[in-house]
Amino acid sequence: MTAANTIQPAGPDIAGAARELDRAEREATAIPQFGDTLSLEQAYAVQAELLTLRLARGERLTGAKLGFTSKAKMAQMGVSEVIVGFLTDRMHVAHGSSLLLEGFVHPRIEPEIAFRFNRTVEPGASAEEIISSVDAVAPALEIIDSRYRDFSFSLADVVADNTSASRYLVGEWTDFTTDLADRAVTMLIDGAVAETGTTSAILGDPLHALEAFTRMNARYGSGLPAGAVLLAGAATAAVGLQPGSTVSAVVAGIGTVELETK
Ligand code: OOG
Repeated sequence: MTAANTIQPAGPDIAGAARELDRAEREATAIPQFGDTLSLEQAYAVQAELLTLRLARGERLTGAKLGFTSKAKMAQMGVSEVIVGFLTDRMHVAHGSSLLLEGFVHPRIEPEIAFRFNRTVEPGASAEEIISSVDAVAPALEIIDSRYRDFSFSLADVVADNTSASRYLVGEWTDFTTDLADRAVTMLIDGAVAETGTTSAILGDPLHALEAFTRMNARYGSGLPAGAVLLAGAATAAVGLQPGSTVSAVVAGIGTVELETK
């Protein structure tokens, strides 16, 4: 037997995993977890392949999102490391609009803060470069919808699944301020308080999310176009999203963002 036909242990099928997750998203059908077959690095490779599939269908990269920046989220999902995913124009929902909840697996919603970059973010950008290119901040809502059965996954699973990213809404932008800590965050569903927290739940201060993003972008990212947004991560646990509801997130002194579902 020559070296050429020696059987090598098969590595995980990165492209195959991405195709499965992509189909699960488009068909709204949950799949089993990959479990420990993927390392974290391989999971980010699956995520990059998912982005390639979406770009090939004509979607545009519009931002990035962080996950597990709050203790409430880490406790809710049983993981303990910050993760990063991508956002595209197909995932954007206009503030105040109505979203049909068909075509989702088991959507949940969470209140966040969004940052806007007024210039291109290079893959190796420093924290100073990233912070100095933020020109605005806004309240945001993120809809997460794990493609895994029972919304249950390992850290590598959720990274491969683009950190459960599904849709996002951004309220009105206001000028960037560094005074973002300790602001009350309230998520209301049909006018009743569903979750409360503060912006300090986001890594102690949402500004730290920009530093975390710097590290994640240097390690796994491919940069962002000018005008892109960064979702800093949920300030509270996520809540199941039902049709026929009005959901709003209020960030004290920053603003409100609202969604209707049908
Ligand atoms: C993963 C996404 C978590 C956040 O803000 O913490 C996240 C999940 O909980 O499914 O987006």
